[in-house]
Amino acid sequence: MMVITGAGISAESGIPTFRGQDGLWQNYSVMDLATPQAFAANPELVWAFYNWRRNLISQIKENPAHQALVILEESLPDFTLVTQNVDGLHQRAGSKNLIEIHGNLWRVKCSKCHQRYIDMSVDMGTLPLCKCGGLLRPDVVWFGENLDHQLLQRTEEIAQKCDVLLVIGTSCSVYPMAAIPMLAKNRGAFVAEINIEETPLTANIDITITGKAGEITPLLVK
Ligand code: BJW
Ligand code: ZN
Repeated sequence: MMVITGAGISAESGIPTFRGQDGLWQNYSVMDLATPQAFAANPELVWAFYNWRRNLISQIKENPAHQALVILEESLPDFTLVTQNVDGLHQRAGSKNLIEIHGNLWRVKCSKCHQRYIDMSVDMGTLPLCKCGGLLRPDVVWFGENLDHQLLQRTEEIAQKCDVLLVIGTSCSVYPMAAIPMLAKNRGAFVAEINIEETPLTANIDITITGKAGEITPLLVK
């Protein structure tokens, strides 16, 4: 079994989604902040945005949908969870076989020497610097950047061999992840989604369960 999650699974924990009505931060579109160009032009602004999100995430908890996926993993012999979220909530809930395909905002990496560090601070004050003097940035995948090649390859392989794929709380609009569910479908997997709205997937998969992830996922797992 494979599960793919997006921002919708963390919405009920209190984290705004990207393309919803709340997908704005101080009048900036999140889509304009999550780019290497934005960071190059104004690293203070982009760090302020990520510090705000770190602060928010440090104060909230994983919800019944995250918890239900841990129970599902424990009850199946072969289970992989691929999340597009960078909030770390699946890890906090206890998911083990987990691929964080767009990175994790509690890690930073050097924009010069690429060294990675864990950093749990919620406000870095000044711009954080690497030992080499380079500017540290969040270790997440921004628009126009390549996903980790090995993680993407593993994700594609699992999609091609899984029997069941459950897609939870993603608009399925950001590539290459948006293409993964149809990869599974075309290889014969049963593909289901849980979402409060229709997505580009809805017409092309086996079943859509319309509703909130935090309500539907625990029922489904039960
Ligand atoms: C609920 C709910 C509840 C709410 N219960 N459900 C043209 C065609 C094809 C591709 C491209 C193109 N132009 C550019 C591209 C490439 C680009 C792309 O796909 N753009 C599209 C917008 C078209 N992709 C990339 O750049 C990727 N890299 C790449 O392709 O490299 C090669 C390349 C380079 C250059 C050019 C072309 C190719 C990288 C993508 C990285 C995405 N990064 C982000 C930010 C991460 C860091 C951070 O978080 O700060 O990842 S963007 C953002 O979107 C984030 C998310 O993981 C990702 C997906 O969003 P998600 O999770 O689906 O959230 P929403 O808000 O969209 O949807 C929420 C859903 O939940 C909705 O459906 C709600 O209904 C639902 N929901 N509440 C259940 N309670
Ligand atoms: Zn460095």
